Amino acid sequence: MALRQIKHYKKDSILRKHSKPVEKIDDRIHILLDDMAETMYHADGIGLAAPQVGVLKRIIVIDIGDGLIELINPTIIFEEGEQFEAEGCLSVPGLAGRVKRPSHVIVEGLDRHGEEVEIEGFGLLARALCHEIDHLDGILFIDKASINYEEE
Ligand code: GNR
Ligand code: NI
Repeated sequence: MALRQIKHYKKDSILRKHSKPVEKIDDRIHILLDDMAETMYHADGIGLAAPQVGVLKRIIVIDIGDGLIELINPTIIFEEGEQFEAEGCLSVPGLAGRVKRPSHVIVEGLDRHGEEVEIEGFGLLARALCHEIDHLDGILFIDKASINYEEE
């Protein structure tokens, strides 16, 4: 496993690009998943999307404290409710802002074996899923936050 460098939104326009679906889950994808998890834990994040480490593939990892979730080609297939809570981003260090998100989502995707999985998230997990999937379309929380303020 290896740490990968997290891109900064002002220094790297890759964060504004659309990521491509993964067509074949091979060893390189497994290495990328391992590296993304290691990089996320090392940075104390609760999620990470592949474009944040410079790879334009539709892959996300999340751990809100309940264990690692790995998702390839994730799509939101159900959402309901509303929440308006603070978010930060490892690619936008020093800023936080409140973002409106659904309070409940169901996301469909593939696990590392290519099996279809559904992840249901409420609260923070719903927020993290939406935040990471936005990264795959070049969207940052600061685009949606009504007020951005500096973290202490
Ligand atoms: O570490 C992170 N915290 C966080 C808090 C609230 C909502 C979303 C997040 S994701 C963020 C890590 C990150 O930048 N992922 O892309
Ligand atoms: Ni982020």
